Amino acid sequence: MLDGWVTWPEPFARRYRDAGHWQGRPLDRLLRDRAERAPGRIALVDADGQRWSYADLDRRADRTAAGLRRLGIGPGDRVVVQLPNTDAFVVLFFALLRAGAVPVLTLPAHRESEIVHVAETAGATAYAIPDVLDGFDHRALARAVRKAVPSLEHVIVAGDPAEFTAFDDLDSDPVPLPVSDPSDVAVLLLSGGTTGKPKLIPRTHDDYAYNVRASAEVCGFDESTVYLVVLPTAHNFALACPGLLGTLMAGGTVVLSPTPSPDDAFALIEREKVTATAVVPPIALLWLDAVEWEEADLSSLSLLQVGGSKLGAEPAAHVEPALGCTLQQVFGMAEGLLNYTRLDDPSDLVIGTQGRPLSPDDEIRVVDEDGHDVLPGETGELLTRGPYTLRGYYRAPEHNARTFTDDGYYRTGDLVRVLPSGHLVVEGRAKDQINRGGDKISAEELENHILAHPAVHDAAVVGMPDATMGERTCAYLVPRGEATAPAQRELAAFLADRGVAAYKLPDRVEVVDVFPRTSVGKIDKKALGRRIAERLSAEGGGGN
Ligand code: OOB
Repeated sequence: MLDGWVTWPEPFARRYRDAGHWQGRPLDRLLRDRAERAPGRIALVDADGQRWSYADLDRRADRTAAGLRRLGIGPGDRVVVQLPNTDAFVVLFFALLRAGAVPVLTLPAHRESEIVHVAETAGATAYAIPDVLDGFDHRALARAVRKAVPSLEHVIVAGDPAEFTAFDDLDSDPVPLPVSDPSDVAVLLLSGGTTGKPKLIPRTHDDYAYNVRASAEVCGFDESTVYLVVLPTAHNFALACPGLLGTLMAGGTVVLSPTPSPDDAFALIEREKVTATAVVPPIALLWLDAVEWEEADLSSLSLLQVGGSKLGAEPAAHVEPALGCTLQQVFGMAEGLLNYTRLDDPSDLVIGTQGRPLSPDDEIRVVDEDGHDVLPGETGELLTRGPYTLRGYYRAPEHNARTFTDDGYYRTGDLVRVLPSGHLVVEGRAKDQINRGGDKISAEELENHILAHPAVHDAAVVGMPDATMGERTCAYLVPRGEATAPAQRELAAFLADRGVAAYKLPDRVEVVDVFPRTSVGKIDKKALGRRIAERLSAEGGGGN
């Protein structure tokens, strides 16, 4: 068993097993099952039109697992995976599971600051990357990460490996592979983060397989499903809700789009007769515009899932008429809990809510600031526990003590209200995080980076309303002494230089002499948020 994570208390584990949620099978079996039943069916198609059957994919996963074992990667080893939407991701994901190793999933956009932290926290022994992606050389990043993280023994490169190990060279004759304990951790996902650094989320074989299976059922996935991966494969939404894994479990076909742009995605929808996909709201807005002028035939598309941040009722109402498909709102989190509007929900619920919990065993509470349950229908913070929601972050005991109640509820930091139907409406956020079109930015993490700038005395990062992204990032700065605080471009360059991912760079900088304070002396971020929102509307921009 992996150490450093928190399991469910036995009575809960028993309940989830008795209910049939946890089926005691390793996660990678979902691929083997289908390869045995329908080996010749197409499992995976990439952007270039290359196709792999279930048997091909299953065989490649076994052969790559053998190569991993040959490198010495095996049971319990953590491997940081940072691959784009390519077949290498899919093969390596299953190969790692089969070798008994634990994939630690990061986004292609992450840079040195995030990867070093994740690799260190995970105690990773290997790191898998593309060679060059969007002009960025990941091998140079890997060199820096290796210097900082001594536990990293191997760098695996999809493409030209330079001095590292080529992904293609892992391909080896099959060897006997270990059998994973289904109650053990299968994969570590990254949290959006509300405190200093991103946290790692342990997901077990049992819980993640349930997450995938129940999601596939709710979304009606079957052999005829053709699912387009538009968001990064490493994101829980595209991977498992039901996503890539749910499609394979159902025996359908996964199509990989390199980007979410209408140019790429619409062409693939037409070419492969895609039936379902998942996007964040800014992409949904882009697609709603693009259908006006793009000629592609999207008539195969029957389900568009939208989640990651709140979709406004206005664009929500446009999805069905403009794209000719069913809209499903998804309010989920890598930590576990998933809420879906159901395919047969009345349109007011589909348009006006963020769905209801996936599982009959999802327990939710809505509480006020003192932790007391609010009256039905009132807004409060959402707490949850259940058969696929974590009981603690990996190697984070102090953070866990604050983030979970004594009886195991996860404090989501989301403000919601619950309708009589059980559907949730997301009303805002109690956590110190910016949700930039689905990309999560921890204010504290960013502030700590900004405070390293020599001309900055103090920093406070807040969200500012934005019509497309929902929110963008505004950094309020107090200059140090007589120094001139950096302007937005200078600050962004400084942060990028520190290895901060591009999506976290502040969109705007505001310089002030002092911060407004709350009665207990904390920086009053609500006041700063109001201030920038007012300024934006006075300028005639933003979301108003
Ligand atoms: C998804 O997962 P994460 O881990 O990137 O972010 C989770 C957070 C939630 O706590 C909430 O603050 C926000 O993202 N969120 C939404 C939302 N979906 C997520 N806020 C409002 N409306 C929504 N529909 O973002 C994620 C994971 C699985 C499926 C879908 C999204």
